Amino acid sequence: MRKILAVILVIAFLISACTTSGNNADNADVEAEADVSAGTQEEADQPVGEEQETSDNADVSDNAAAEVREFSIVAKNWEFDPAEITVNKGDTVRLLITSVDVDHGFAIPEFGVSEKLSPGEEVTVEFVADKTGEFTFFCNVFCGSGHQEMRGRLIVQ
Ligand SMILES: [Cu+2]
Repeated sequence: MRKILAVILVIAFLISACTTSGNNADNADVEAEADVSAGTQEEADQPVGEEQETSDNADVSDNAAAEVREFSIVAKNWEFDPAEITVNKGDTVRLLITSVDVDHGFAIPEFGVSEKLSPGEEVTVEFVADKTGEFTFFCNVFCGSGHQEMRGRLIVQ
C-alpha cells in the first residue's frame, strides 16, 4: 500500500513539473521530457534530478533563439567590401574584417565600435544591433587620398 502511494506521488509530481516547464519549452524539449517521465515511472527512484536537468536544457534553447549574423568584410584602398550590411534589430552582429593592403580602421560610433586593422590580420567585431536605422561605418585611420570616402552602411531593420 505504501509503495502504491509513493508511486502515485511521484506521478503527480511529474505531471505538475511537466505542465510547469512545458509552457516555455519547444517541441524538442517536450519530447525529451516525455522520455524522462517514461524512464522514471519504470524505475521510480530519481525523479527530482532528471527534472531539474530538463529545465536547464529548456533555458539553453531559449537563449539559442537569438540570431548571430556573421559577415566577412575586406578593407582596402579605399573601400569596404561588402559596403552594405543588413540585419534585424536584436541580432548579434559579428564582423570578421581584414585589411588586404595598408593600415585601416573600422568604426561605427552608434554601437561603440572602433578597431584598428593591420594588413593581413583578421579582426573580429561583435555587437548587438539593438536599435533600428541606417548607420555609417567608416575608416578612422588615415590611409591616403581616398580615406574620407572609405565608408559603408549598416542597415538595422
Ligand atoms: Cu582610412
